[in-house]
Order: sequence, then structure tokens, then C-alpha cells
Amino acid sequence: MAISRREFIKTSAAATAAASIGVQLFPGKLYGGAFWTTWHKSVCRYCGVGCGVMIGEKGGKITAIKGDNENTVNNGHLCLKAFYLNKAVHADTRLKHPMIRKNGKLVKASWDEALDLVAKKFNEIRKAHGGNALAFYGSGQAETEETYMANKLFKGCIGTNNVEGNPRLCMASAVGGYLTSLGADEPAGTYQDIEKAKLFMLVGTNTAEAHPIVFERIMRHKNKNPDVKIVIIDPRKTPTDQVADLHLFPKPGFDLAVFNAIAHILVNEGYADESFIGKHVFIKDNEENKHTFEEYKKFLEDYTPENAEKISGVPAQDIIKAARMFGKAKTAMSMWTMGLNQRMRGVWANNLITNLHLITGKIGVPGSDAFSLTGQPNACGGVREGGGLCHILPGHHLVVKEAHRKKVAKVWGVPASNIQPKPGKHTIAMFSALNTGDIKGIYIMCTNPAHSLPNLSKYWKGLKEQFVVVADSFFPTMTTDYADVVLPAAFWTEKEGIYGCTERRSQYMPKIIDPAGEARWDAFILRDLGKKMGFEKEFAKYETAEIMWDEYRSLTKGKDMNLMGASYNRLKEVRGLVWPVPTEDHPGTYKRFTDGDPIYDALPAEKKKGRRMYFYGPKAKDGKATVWMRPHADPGEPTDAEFPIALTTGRILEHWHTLTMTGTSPELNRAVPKAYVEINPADAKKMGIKNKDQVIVETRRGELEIEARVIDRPAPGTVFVPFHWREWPINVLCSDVFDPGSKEPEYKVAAARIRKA
Ligand SMILES: Nc1nc2c(c(=O)[nH]1)N[C@H]1C(S)=C(S)[C@@H](COP(=O)(O)OP(=O)(O)OC[C@H]3O[C@@H](n4cnc5c(=O)[nH]c(N)nc54)[C@H](O)[C@@H]3O)O[C@H]1N2
Ligand SMILES: Nc1nc2c(c(=O)[nH]1)N[C@H]1C(S)=C(S)[C@@H](COP(=O)(O)OP(=O)(O)OC[C@H]3O[C@@H](n4cnc5c(=O)[nH]c(N)nc54)[C@H](O)[C@@H]3O)O[C@H]1N2
Ligand code: SF4
Ligand SMILES: [Mo]
Repeated sequence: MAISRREFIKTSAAATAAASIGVQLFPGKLYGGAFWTTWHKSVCRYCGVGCGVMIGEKGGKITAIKGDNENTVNNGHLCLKAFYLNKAVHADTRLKHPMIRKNGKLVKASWDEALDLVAKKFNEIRKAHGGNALAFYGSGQAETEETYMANKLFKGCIGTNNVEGNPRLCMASAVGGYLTSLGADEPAGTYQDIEKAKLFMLVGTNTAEAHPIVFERIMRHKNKNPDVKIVIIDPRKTPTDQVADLHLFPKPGFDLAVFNAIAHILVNEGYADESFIGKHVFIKDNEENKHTFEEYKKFLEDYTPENAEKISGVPAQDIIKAARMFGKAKTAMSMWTMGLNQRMRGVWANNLITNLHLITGKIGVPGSDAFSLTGQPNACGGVREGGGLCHILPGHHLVVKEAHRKKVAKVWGVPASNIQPKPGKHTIAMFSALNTGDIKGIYIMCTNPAHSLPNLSKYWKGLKEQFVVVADSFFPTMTTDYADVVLPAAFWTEKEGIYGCTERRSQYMPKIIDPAGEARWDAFILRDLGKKMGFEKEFAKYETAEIMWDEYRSLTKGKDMNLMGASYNRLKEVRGLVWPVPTEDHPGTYKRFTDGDPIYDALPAEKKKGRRMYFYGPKAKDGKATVWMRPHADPGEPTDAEFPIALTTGRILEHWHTLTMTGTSPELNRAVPKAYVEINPADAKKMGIKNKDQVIVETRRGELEIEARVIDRPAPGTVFVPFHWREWPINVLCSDVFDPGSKEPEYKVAAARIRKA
């Protein structure tokens, strides 16, 4: 029962619109079900929405999947990818045994052979070149327990902070935005705000395809309440436009001026809440410099809608309209994803969107929030909270802080001096160091960097030359092509663990069946590698997932992301808990920094006097958030006469990243079997290109032959290519310039030209 792709029947009826984005509208109806099926409560392993699923198992096989009616995230609904999730579990492409490269070929090996080899090689490298010649590269799709084990092994035992993961390519700018704007990572609100919001501003998010269940909630809410308005800011029309009241099309990378121009209208037309600003907000242009509201107004004078039009190409009238809609709406929710984060100035872009909420006071009240959508299912839980990047430690601790290193080292049972006081190498620096040979050995888990990094061919060199270990559940991938050792990892449903989604909700996933072939749980592979490397004592106690989770949780005690009330026992029963959840009887927290947040509630009365919010996060001062005076900045590679077209890349509904999982479903493959480049009809006409012509897309880094899809989606001057297929590796063409703060690369903008093949 494949749902055919995008039958765009122009109607606002929820059912039709939902079908076109592949949302299952019949709560509880199951796909591929059977009698005698045993149902298990779990979580979808695809996107960061974090939908609850019920998984059917029969005779040791996963047979069915349906939405969990009791889970408030999705209320029984599922999207297309999740429908076919069970096909991935039993796919022929599952990796079933370890492999070692011998004479250039990967050959079958035993677990002992493989892990002994990795331990020996890693120890040799460490002895000869020090711990910093080794690295770990993980994933926002790994469980919190898995990332926790990797952190302990690399940061705590081997003694290197070269621990990174794909959230650097994804959420790093959002983290930087939240830390600088609100003083603490992750949103203040939750999904509950959706049904209370009067206006949605969707910026650089193709919500309908990338976060379908969030989109479905927005759509239903708007259908029931026609006064709910939706503004989209994106250089492309996407299926998300089905609900748009207004769409602003900036040139890719040129929208910072638009955000400032919206602020300009808000402050000049009386929409600013000066009383909220006075009590809750600093205005700054750098860490030290505080400014008055008048000075901020003056700064915004440069950003008239007319000036912003010149920079971005968005008509001034549309900017004014968007600003007035935002200003007039009683409540407003902004949502954004990679269109903002994957940018040379991704942190600034995040700041500028959050500014709009802070200057109008549209934050901390039901229905209003600056709400970043997370890409992967456990980027928030495992990596942002779990400390899976080169500068952080589990539980919102920092490697640069001595007290934090001591605290974490004590829990890990390692000398505090093991944890290096300096951040390790961020992702691009890490793969560059493989190229130069400064890093000589890397362990890659649950991610496929030889497919997903930008300016890709540049980084293949290091992967080819250094010692590369890859733990994956599927084979082959572009990264296993470069592996010296391949380790088969248990997949979703074959292991238990915790995922933390966009709305600060941690959820439990049970082990339902045995792993395919000889596959083993990533956390145990890392534990046993640790033991083989000589850290017997340090890894002796981790016999269960629960032991790892409990130890990790102990590091969150008293922190803003307090998880002390989220025990395995409790998480097995409930549909997740939203932190802070300080005690076993605490229900979890709907809104942070305000009434009902246990940390806010416990603050002394004099701190809260005259206020409705107190930003108590680690980076906030005096309980205040920050409105940032960030100037417009162009992207790293603006178009020019030679390369006149802006290439942007991203994803589509039916497929997940590098296709290892969705590529196992014939239904999804049939729906979209290959890559293409979306070209606006006006551009196509000028270039003499017809639909389905083969064209060459070229940037300064390379060229790719691909089929043209002439369609009124990208604005003229912009083209779009999805990055899912290894046969059409668009990432070779992507730019690897990155944000100087977040170090997140600018996948969203490259200067390109196109010719007929
Ligand atoms: N089906 C599916 N769903 C997924 C995933 C998947 O692979 N497949 N992956 C998950 C992950 S990890 C992530 S990170 C999310 C990503 O989710 P999204 O960010 O929603 O998806 P993208 O397609 O990467 O890009 C979103 C939009 O950014 C726009 N954009 C490009 N440049 C600019 C710009 O300069 N300004 C603005 N304002 N917008 C711009 C693009 O036109 C595009 O429509 O999706 C998650 N969900
Ligand atoms: N051009 C372009 N490139 C991009 C982006 C873009 O927008 N445009 N977006 C970037 C973003 S936001 C992201 S998040 C990245 C994603 O990029 P990747 O993380 O590289 O892509 P995935 O396909 O999700 O890789 C996950 C891998 O883990 C394996 N796997 C699945 N389950 C398990 C498990 O339980 N254990 C182990 N060990 N392995 C498992 C899968 O088979 C797969 O090989 O791509 C980035 N690259
Ligand atoms: S919206 Fe995301 S979490 Fe929910 S079912 Fe779809 S892929 Fe899974
Ligand atoms: Mo992502």
C-alpha cells in the first residue's frame, strides 16, 4: 500500500493534504500487521520529532508498525518513512559479521580478530603519537548510552577530546544560537505550543517533508482555526507551502537582512514590548557591549524593508506584511531547521529569529516560542545533552572547566588529568587532520561521512590513508568503502536505550528481537574495545543499558537538564518525560524559565520580582536573555558572473540521508528512485533545458551529471538537489566553509552553473 508521491490536489482538506505528505491519518491502523502479533511500545528512529510507535513482533521477526495512540507527540499518526521502518530491520543489506581489509578487500572475520586488531592499532597509534592522533565520529542517531560509552573511552580513557558527530553538520548553529540568545541550549517550549499558536513563522524548514508529524499538527490546527496564519521564509516552494499565507523567497544565504528588517518594522510600528525587554533582555553587539533600546533602533535603521529587498530579493511589501503579521498575532511560534543552521552565519541567523520573540515578548507564554526543530532522533539527547562534541562533556558540562572535568572524571573512575582541558577538533578540522595525518585512527559509528560531508572528495583522501573503523548496521556504504575494519551493529528494535527528541523529551526503546547475524550493540562494542585496549577496570561495570543510563543521569543532577526523575523503570511505562524532571514524582516541564519550571519555581522570590521569566541558563547573566545586533552577512560563496546560480541541497519526504535504511524499501525506492536537480521553469527556458534532460551541475569543486526536474519550486536563480544517493554525490559540489562560531558547514549555499549534458 504505497502512498503515491505528492498527489497535489489543491485543497485545504486535512485528509488530502496529509496524504500528499505521506502522513498516516488513521490512528491505530497498522501496516503489515498479523494476528498473534505482540506489540511493544517504542520510538521512531528516523527524525527528531520523536513519534511514539507500537512495534509488532511475531516469531522473532518485526512484522508491523503503527503509531502509538497514547503518545502525545504524534497521537497515533506516523509518516511514510516510519511506515516502512520494519523493512530495514530484515533487509538483505544488513551487515551480519565483522570484516577486516586484507590485500585491499574486506573479508569476513571473527569478533575477536576484529576487535583485537582495532585495539592493537589504536594502542600503537596512541603510544607513538599520543591520544590526539585518535578520534571518534558519532551520530545524532546513536542512543545516549552509546555516545556515553564513546565519550568515556575517548575523552576519559584514551585522553583525547577528538569526539565529534554529525550534529556538528546539523544542530551546532542552533546550539550556538540558544546559548547566546537564551543562555541555555534547547527550546523553552514544547510541541504543546503548536495548538496554542496564532502565527507560525517557518524559516528554512521544509517541515512537511522533513518533520511531517509536526507539520501535520500545524495543518490540523490551522484547518480548525482559519485565523491561524503561516509565513514561510525559504528560497524554495515545497510541500510545506500547502499551508502558507505568505511566502518570502530570499536568495539562499541572503536572508539575515530580512530578519533585521522584520525587527525594524516591529520596533518602528509599536509592536515591541518594551516592558518585557526592560526586565528580561540585554541588547548587545558583542559579549561585553550592552546597548539601549534606542541604540538598537538606530542599528536597525540600516535595515529598512527597501534595503533588505536590495540585499535579499524579497519585495519590501512582503517583508512589511510578514512583520505586521508577526507583530499583530497574539502568539507566535518560529520554527527553523537547516535553512538557517547550515550557513556561514548560522548562529547569527538563529539569534536574529530569536530576537523577534524577545523584542515582542512572544516567548515563555503558551503558544509562543523560538522553537528549533532537531534533525535526528537523538541529536538533542545523546549529543547535545550527552556531550558528544569536542568541547563538551555529558550533562551540559564543558571540557574547559576544571570543576566539570573533575566531576565527570570522578563518575567515570578515571584521573581528572585524563580529560584534556582544551576542546578537540571539530568535524571539518577532524577530517582535515585525517588528510594531513595528524589524526591516524578514527572510529566512525552510526554515520556515513564519506557520503555526507561537504566538499566531499577533499576528505576521501584522509579516509583512504588512515586507519578507519566503521560500525554500521548496513553494508556497503560510502564510508565502509574506506574502512579497514567493519563492525556489524545491532539496529533499532535489536537493542534497548534512550532517545531525546526536539522537545526535551527522553523516551525509552526496548530490545524486541535478537540482532541480525553476529551484530552487537554499539555500546557493548565500545565497552569491549575499551577493555581490549587495557581499560578493563574502567569498563567492568557496564553490564546493562540501565547501568549506563543511570550513571549518565547522575551527571545531570542539579543541572538545567535534570533527568533524575527519568529512571528506566519510569520511562518504560510513560511516553517519555520532558526535562527538567528532577524527581521520580515530577511530571516533566512544559515551559522553561517560567512558572511551572521546577528550577524557576525554586528561585528566590526577589530574583523573580516584577518578571515572568528568568533565564537561569549557564550562559545567561542576571537571568536575562540577549537581543543581538547582528549585521547582515553574505554567504561564503555568493553567486557571480562565472557561477550565477545558487545551489542548495537537502532532503525529501521518502528518503533518509544516505539511503542505507529507506533504500531497503521497494515502496520508497519506487516513489523516488533517483536524484534530480529542481530548476525553475523560467531559468530552464533561458538555459534551453527541458524536463528530464540530463544536465551538468558544476561548482568550483566539481561537477555532476543529473536529471533536470523543471518545476516551479526553487525561486528563479536557485536550484535544489537532494543528497540521498551515492550514485549522484552532490556533496562533492557543496562548499565546506563553516560558521566561525558553530563550525557548521554551509551546505545550503554554493555558487553553481548548469549546462546540458
Ligand atoms: N524525509 C526526511 N526527513 C528528515 C531527514 C531526511 O533525511 N529525510 N533528515 C532529518 C535531519 S537530520 C534534518 S537536519 C532535518 C532537516 O530538515 P529541513 O531543514 O527542513 O530540510 P532541508 O531539505 O535540509 O532544508 C530545509 C529548507 O531550507 C531551505 N533553505 C536553503 N537555503 C536557505 C536560506 O538561505 N535561507 C532560508 N531561509 N532557507 C533556506 C531549503 O530550500 C529547504 O527547503 O530533517 C530531518 N528529517
Ligand atoms: N548536501 C548535504 N549534505 C548534508 C546535509 C544537507 O542538508 N545537504 N545535511 C547534513 C545533516 S543535517 C546530517 S544530520 C548528515 C547525516 O549524514 P549521515 O549521518 O552520514 O547519514 P545517515 O544515512 O543518517 O548515516 C547513518 C549511518 O548509520 C547507520 N546506522 C543506522 N542505525 C545504526 C545503528 O544502530 N548503529 C550503527 N553503528 N549504525 C547505524 C546507517 O546504516 C548509516 O550508514 O548529513 C549532512 N549532510
Ligand atoms: S515524523 Fe519523524 S519521528 Fe515521526 S514518524 Fe515520521 S520520521 Fe518518525
Ligand atoms: Mo541533520
